[in-house]
Amino acid sequence: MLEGIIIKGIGGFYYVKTTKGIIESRARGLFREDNLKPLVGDKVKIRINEEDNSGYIVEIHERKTQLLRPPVANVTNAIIIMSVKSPNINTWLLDKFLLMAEYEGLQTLICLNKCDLDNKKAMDLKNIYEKAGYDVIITSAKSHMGIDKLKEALFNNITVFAGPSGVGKSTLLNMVSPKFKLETGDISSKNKRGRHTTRHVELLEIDKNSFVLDTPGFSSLNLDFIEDERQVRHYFKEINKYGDECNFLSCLHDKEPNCSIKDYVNKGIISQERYKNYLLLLDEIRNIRRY
Ligand SMILES: Nc1nc2c(ncn2[C@@H]2O[C@H](COP(=O)(O)OP(=O)(O)O)[C@@H](O)[C@H]2O)c(=O)[nH]1
Ligand SMILES: [Mg+2]
Ligand SMILES: [Zn+2]
Repeated sequence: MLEGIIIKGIGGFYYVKTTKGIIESRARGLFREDNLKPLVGDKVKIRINEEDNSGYIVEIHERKTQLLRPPVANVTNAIIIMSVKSPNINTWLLDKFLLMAEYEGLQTLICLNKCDLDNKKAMDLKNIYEKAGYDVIITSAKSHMGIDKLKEALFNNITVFAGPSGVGKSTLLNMVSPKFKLETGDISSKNKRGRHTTRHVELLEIDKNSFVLDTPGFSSLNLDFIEDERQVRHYFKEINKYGDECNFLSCLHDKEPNCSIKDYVNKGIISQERYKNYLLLLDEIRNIRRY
């Protein structure tokens, strides 16, 4: 028996990274009474077939977390990459990513890349999001800024690297580990080469205990996993923090009177833009629920 971690799954085969290398493995359809299927990120026990050195998954260890999109187990860390410019920062998408990471209970880091193109913008955004309670780093793949901090954040974690296309995700990962050799480039040249095929989910190994998942760029994010608009306020760090000072425990910080959140927005303690996105998210979830 060997212990390992599934780093890739294609067509019924699971590629399990072990101390004896990567073992191509099969698995029975479902595991245990809870109908589990093996997922990338799963820590597993495999039995080796000595004849052809193939593996057979006999046990899936209990998962720390399980993401739906992308379907990966044991992710502990989310790094959300946005470029300050080219493409311009999209705080609406950023706030949705942050909400999703809070919902999944992940440790989260915001990475503001391409600061070489607009350092002031990067600093302003860093202030806003740090004030809200998030960790923020500023990077530039071009001037090699912040790369050490990025490496530190990846250490001892399974990390999802999320963000829209073109912000520099693959470029940054190649700097973290040149052996990755991920394809980079501007969006138009990618399209010319016809990169529309869906990629499979694969964990990239940084070291024995550190893996990263370079997700394909998201330009939108579906929030249908949120069941109720009342959940949203708990997934905005600063709104969750100050929300219990409101007159009503049930306060959605929308149109209610004596709302502490609105006071904090007026005093500039909570950012106007974050609050605006919060209200828009409430609307979006109300609309989803209507259908
Ligand atoms: N000026 C500048 N350009 C960058 C930086 N990081 C990446 N790029 C460029 O942005 C483009 C998109 O990068 P890529 O890594 O493919 O983005 P991805 O789609 O998020 O993986 C490439 O042309 C990179 O050379 C940076 O920090 N500064
Ligand atoms: Mg990329
Ligand atoms: Zn309120």
